[in-house]
Formats: sequence, C-alpha cells, structure tokens
Amino acid sequence: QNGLNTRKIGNHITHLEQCASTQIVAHKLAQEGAADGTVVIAELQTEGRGRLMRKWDSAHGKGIWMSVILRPDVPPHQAPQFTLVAAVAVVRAIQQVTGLEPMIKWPNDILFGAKKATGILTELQSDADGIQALIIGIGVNVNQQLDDFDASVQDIATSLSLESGTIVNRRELAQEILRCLERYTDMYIEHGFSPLKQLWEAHSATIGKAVRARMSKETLEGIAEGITEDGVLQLRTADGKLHGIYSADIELK
Ligand code: BT5
Repeated sequence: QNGLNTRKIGNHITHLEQCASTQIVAHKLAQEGAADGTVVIAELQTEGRGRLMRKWDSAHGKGIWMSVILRPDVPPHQAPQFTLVAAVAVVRAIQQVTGLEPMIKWPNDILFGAKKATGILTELQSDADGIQALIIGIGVNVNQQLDDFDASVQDIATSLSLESGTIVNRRELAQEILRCLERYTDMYIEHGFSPLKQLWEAHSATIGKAVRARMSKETLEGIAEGITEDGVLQLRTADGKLHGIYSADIELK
C-alpha cells in the first residue's frame, strides 16, 4: 500500500524542487531501470517542454509538473493513444477534485473555452523488442493567476484557480490524477480504447466541430467526425473525403 491506493503508479515518487524538465529526469530514470509506475514531480521546471520542442511555461509552485514512467506490454504504434487515455484521466481527476468541467482538444490539450489548462506529452523509449518505457508528461496549470504566466501564453492559457475562483490543493489533485491514470491505463492495456472512447468523446471539444488540422507537410480543413478505436482523428474535408489524422495541431474554427 502506497497511500494512494494504487497498485503501481506512485509506488516510487521522486519529488524535486527544481529541474530542467521532469521528462528528462524520467527518461534517465527509465534508462536506469526505474519500475513501471515511477513518478517524477517538480515544483519548478526551467526548461519544461511541449511537443516538437516547444516551451512549456512552468511557474514555480503553481502547477503540477510531472512525468510518469509506464512499461506497458503493447506494440509501439499504440504509444500515441496513451496521450488520449491520460487526457481522460486528468479530466476525470479535475472534475472529481474541483467540480470544474474541462474539455479535451484532440490529441493532448485540456481546455476551458478556448484556453489551455493542461498539456500532455507522451514520449517513447523503444528498441527491437518493442516499448521499453513510455514517459507520460502531464502539465496542469493549477494556481496561477494571470501574471504568473509568461507573457507569451497569457492570452491562451488558464488555470484551475482562474476558472474556479479558489485555490486548488495541488497534492490532492496530483494524487487523484495518478489514481485515475492507473485506472484508465489499466483499462486501455487490458481492453483497448473501446471502453474509453465514449468517455473521451463525452469530454471532447473537437468532435462534430469545424477544425483546421496543421500537420508537418500539409494543412486540412473539415469537420472532425470522430476518433477511431485506435484514437485516430477522422476528418471529413469539403470534397467528402475522410482523412485519418495521426498527429497534428488542431485549431477549432
Ligand atoms: C503540450 O505541448 O501541451 C505538452 C505539455 C507537457 C508539459 C509537461 S509538464 C511535465 C512534463 N515535463 C515537461 O517538460 N513537459 C511535460 P504542445 O501541444 O506542443 O503545446 C505547447 C504550447 O502550449 C506552447 O507552444 C505554448 O503556446 C502553449 N503553452 C506553453 N506553456 C503553457 C502553459 N503553462 N499553459 C498553457 N499553454 C501553454
């Protein structure tokens, strides 16, 4: 028993006052053989990162900046789905602890209206034998007020405190996120995405909407019709064609 009532996630927690990025620390621990479910959490990240090496603004003591090492027995092509599963876990935890109702923007943003409160970053360590480790990075803006944010994100970011008008207990929320993450990743590993699809769609800010999907080589506009059992976004363009989107930045139109 680890106090969280989880089986593995959070059995080992490294709590740092400061680091460059909890992703970097977690990658290193994973390479050194850290157990499935190991968690790294920091009060301050000096080089918090998003996808494609974008910056993640990580104010001191105001958010939950953490990375979770998982060692699931699934093929590497399933790694991106863990982002969707983690998003469901974080939304459920936020609902549970604060009563707020955030929405998920495919694949990795948790929003209130158009503003982002959480980002998720799933990274992979793999070799010829398959996945060695997944490093799931979760950044939740919890108690920032507007001027705690970097000027570059003040127009696009929000925090749970700004949304609720109260101070939110970060420890309680982090614990609930870890419990939900274990519940939903277990479900995914055992049964695949189908039992989670409905839950995901119920919290989706994307499905049924007109969106612009920016990918590395092209941009497509159309209606986001749904996601497949594999978590692939189905986008229907004006010419009636259905496109499977594996990775993109989505703009709601
Ligand atoms: C993400 O990337 O949203 C993934 C963020 C993951 C952060 C966690 S914190 C713990 C762990 N350790 C790390 O170093 N990272 C993970 P992406 O979809 O690429 O979004 C990045 C964009 O979000 C930036 O380019 C900004 O526009 C915006 N942004 C940066 N910081 C933000 C913040 N605190 N709140 C809201 N938006 C932010």
